[in-house]
Amino acid sequence: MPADSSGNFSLLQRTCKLVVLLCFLHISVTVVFYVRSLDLRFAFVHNHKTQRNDTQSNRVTRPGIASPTEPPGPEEEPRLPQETEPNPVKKLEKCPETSPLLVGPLRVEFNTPVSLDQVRRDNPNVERGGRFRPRDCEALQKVAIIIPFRKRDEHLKFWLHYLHPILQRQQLDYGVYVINQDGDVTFNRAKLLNIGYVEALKEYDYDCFVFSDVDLIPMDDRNTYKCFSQPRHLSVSMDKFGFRLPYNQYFGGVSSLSKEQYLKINGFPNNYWGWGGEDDDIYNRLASKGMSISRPSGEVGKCRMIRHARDKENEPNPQRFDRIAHTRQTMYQDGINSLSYRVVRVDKLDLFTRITVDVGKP
Ligand SMILES: [Mn+2]
Repeated sequence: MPADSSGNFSLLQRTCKLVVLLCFLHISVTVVFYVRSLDLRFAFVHNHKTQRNDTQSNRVTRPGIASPTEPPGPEEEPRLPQETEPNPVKKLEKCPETSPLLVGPLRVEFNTPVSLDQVRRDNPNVERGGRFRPRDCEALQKVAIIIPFRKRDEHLKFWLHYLHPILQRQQLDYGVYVINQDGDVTFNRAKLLNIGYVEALKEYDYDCFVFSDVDLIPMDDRNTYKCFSQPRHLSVSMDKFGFRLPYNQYFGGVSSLSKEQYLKINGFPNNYWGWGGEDDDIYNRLASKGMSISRPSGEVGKCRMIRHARDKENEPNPQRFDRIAHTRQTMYQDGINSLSYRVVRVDKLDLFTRITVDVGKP
């Protein structure tokens, strides 16, 4: 049967051709992808290196290709397009919504004293005045951190020691403003917060404000010190209150408001002298404007307060209950639109900006 066998032969031949063709196709595709992946890797390594050290030669960025014994001939210097046309304005990409640098729960204790020198050494990337912005991405928010203050230097050291590393890991473009009430008349926390808002904006185009007591330290860096679509209460489970929210409307300790949210409520009250009530007044302002409070989970929102005796000239304010009852009537006359104070001095220190102010008296 010659016809049959020649038919078998030509079928075999065709099959072989097909197999060879397929092999060839497979190899070509493999080669193409391999070359492209190499290209990508070069570009990546190249970008990475040039960001750190612009003077480094291109050869160094190609490990495994150029052997160290080879003379640096000019003909073997393949230049990538980015390098032939250097971009004068380095446009950074936006930082991710969740920072990849976060570590979660933190150990916080106040038994070992900290020194400012050590904190400085630990945070070499924090600039004068307590300013920082991430180097390799554009921060999503510009955050001014406002700390009302008087004679709490020991607490401030702990705050700086714990917070600077956390805020840097949170990839924020931030500045720390310690608003120091001058003199010895009764303390006025909310007025100091208003002053912090105004003074910080004189320095930089902040879009978010975090108002923090000096003695509160977060125990989890996932509790990001930034602003949200609603005003944020950040110190939601304090050790002082058995890691629970003392009451639903509680807005004291650490909170954050965007510029818009802050302006919508005419800022904070200026006439709460002494301890208590101003945080409830702020809550009333927010509620009257139809805003709600955003909070992290109880787990992420854990924080510690440094134990201390009550300050002098900060006795509980006996008028506070009466004032809180009338927030809706008083908030438009008393706030950022009626704020008056005098700056005594501004100190640009290594880890924070200290603004000493005369707030007047009750
Ligand atoms: Mn306290």
